[in-house]
Amino acid sequence: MKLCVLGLGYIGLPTALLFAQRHKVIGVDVNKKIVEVLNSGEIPFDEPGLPELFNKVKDNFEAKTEVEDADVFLIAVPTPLDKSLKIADLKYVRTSAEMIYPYLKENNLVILESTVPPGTSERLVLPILKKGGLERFYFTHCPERAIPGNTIHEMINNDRIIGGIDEKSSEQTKTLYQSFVKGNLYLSNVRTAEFVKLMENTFRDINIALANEFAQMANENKINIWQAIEMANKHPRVNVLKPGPGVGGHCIAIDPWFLKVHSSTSKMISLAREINNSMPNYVLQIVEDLLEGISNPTITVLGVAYKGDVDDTRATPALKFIKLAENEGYKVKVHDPYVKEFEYEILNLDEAVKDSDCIVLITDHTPFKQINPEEISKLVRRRNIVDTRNLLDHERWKSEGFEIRILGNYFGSKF
Ligand code: SAJ
Repeated sequence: MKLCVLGLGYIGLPTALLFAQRHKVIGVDVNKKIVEVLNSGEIPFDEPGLPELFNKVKDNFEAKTEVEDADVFLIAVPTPLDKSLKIADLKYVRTSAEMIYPYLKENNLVILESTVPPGTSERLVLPILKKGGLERFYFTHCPERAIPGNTIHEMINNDRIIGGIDEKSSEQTKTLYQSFVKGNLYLSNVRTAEFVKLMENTFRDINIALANEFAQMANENKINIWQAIEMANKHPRVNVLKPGPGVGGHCIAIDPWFLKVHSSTSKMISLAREINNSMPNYVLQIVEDLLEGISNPTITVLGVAYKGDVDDTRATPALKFIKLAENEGYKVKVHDPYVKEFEYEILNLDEAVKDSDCIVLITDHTPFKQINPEEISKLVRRRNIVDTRNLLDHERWKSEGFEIRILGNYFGSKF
């Protein structure tokens, strides 16, 4: 089989390379730089295992900027949120369908992997694909569930849902994905598949918002939320997620809006989004309590990636926190061992903490656990640290004279 994969990003490229193990794959991206980087044998972003996979399948893969004839066309382009209107920006999906239809032949299969509002395949994509007059082709929506930082493993092992416009479309797609998916492949219809994908991320966003509310209520009740969550999760059917400084990434912060856009009844979705989006403000309040009365305060932000051990800063809560802090007159310095490009200069650890009045750990990068508080205490102006991810060894930092704050902000001992 020959596949044409449109969109060579965090999802499209690993998917294209996994298919290239058994099929010929043309990767298509409108970004010439990505095409050049790939054709020079490099990978344009960090993802564990991707360089090794690329080297293994190089002979079956070629990157181009234009679509060409194929048996299967797979759309894995971004579907960002139009932030001002809170609706899906489907321009890349629309463009991809426009690029495909002139090449569509009888019995071709088109797969849409991009996350879209329910009904998008039938109302937007299929009519464009039929503009060439062809009616006899197969179409499915097959959403991905691969978490950045562990994408390849999850693409191979996670179960997937395949939503076809008809039985044959679903069956054909199932056969195709069986070339690398070891997880179960569940068949359904297009709109159910679109809806299920959004349910998954909405479920997560609402449960993160609940954890964040628990943290704020724990403070009011003088309870250490992290101990309380650990205890609550001993229940066989309870899984309280982790409070944090906010929800970032290109999915969880966005997908709930795709679900809500067609609903006049939903209330929890926007409330959860509001709670999660208010967490940077909550973190800043904790900092302000610590630094009250200090003139020209400087704070250090540890981590700007949207979550631990990735270099991705899309929709990162760190950016809102930094801008809020600057608006309150704080000088902000930033350190992140993974992120290479960011709106603010990324300093090395010593420069970032030098003369700082308060360190704020925003991202749960594993290397932050190894930071030595003894060395840090010699560089800072004041020994304050807000650990929003409950990542650090608090006793060790306390023994170096640091005032520690956590989300929920109440320490309290177990007994
Ligand atoms: N977060 C918390 N508390 C938690 C869990 C996460 O504050 O308990 C924060 C993280 O720090 C991060 C954000 O939420 O800022 C999102 O992180 P994530 O790990 O939940 O999500 P993503 O965006 O990396 O990946 C999600 C996954 N979806 C689910 O777990 C339901 C992944 O399986 C999806 O494939 C991916 O979205 C996607 O592409 O849709």
